[in-house]
Amino acid sequence: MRRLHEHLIEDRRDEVAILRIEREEALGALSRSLVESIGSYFEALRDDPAVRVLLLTGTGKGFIAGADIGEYHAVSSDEFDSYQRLSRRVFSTLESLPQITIAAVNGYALGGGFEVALCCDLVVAAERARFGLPEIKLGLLPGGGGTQRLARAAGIRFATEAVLTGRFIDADELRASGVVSRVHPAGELMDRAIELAEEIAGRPPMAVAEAKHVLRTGLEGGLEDGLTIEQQALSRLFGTADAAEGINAFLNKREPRFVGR
Ligand code: CO8
Repeated sequence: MRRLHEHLIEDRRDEVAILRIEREEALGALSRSLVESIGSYFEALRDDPAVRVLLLTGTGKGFIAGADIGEYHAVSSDEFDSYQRLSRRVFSTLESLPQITIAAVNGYALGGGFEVALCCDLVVAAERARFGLPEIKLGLLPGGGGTQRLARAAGIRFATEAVLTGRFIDADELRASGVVSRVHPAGELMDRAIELAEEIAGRPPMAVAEAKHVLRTGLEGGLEDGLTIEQQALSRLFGTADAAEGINAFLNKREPRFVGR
């Protein structure tokens, strides 16, 4: 276990890294120094081939209850602009990590907390988790990508209602809208999330990376563009040692041993 900040720890289980925000007394609210530490961690992780899956989680009933409102209520507009630039950079780094990223949402994921989850490849949640973009209630609007990423993940109508009302949304509703993929009792969340992470970490690395690339970039253009990206990725995989191993193991009724080439 490694402490990266007063409120941030990393744990590793083989190829799975677990990044936990430990600020239960403020429901995981993000101070600027915490965002900076999270950002430095993502920058380092980007070049760390030992980690294949990143699990992000919080503590108690707080995943991340958004920006630390106490810290930011009195900042100057220059400081606010600099915070916006910082959070955009950190969120984009998370979104573009080569590893598979899973948000294990244990409790409140509000404002910037929901936006962090929306940057991840997968979101799994505790039954008690509550998501929302409540910035409108502060006279603001989501500035960490919430309007854009929620509209892309759940559709423009769903996002419009969430942004304009700022209401809390429970895990089952977000599963129905496709943002959350699995919902578990709070006491089981981390075990189930780690199982999922380990399952993905056990899949052939190049196929996982190509699948992430296709799923992420394929939707940016039209269907024909996406189909081309998919076929090109499959062609790259077809000649790999891992594809030969996977097919050979299936035909010989044995477990495959993937080498990442
Ligand atoms: N920032 C700082 N402290 C927080 C935050 C937060 N975002 N959220 C909760 N806390 C603190 C509370 O102040 C409280 O502290 P204390 O015990 O010292 O009073 C502690 O966490 C526990 O919270 P509650 O007592 O309120 O717990 P409840 O179970 O009654 O309520 C809620 C939980 C509903 C989650 C409630 O705490 C809440 O509404 N929190 C605010 C959530 C929010 O609005 N988040 C969005 C923030 S805005 C954002 O992320 C975009 C950036 C905007 C920049 C802001 C510039 C002004």
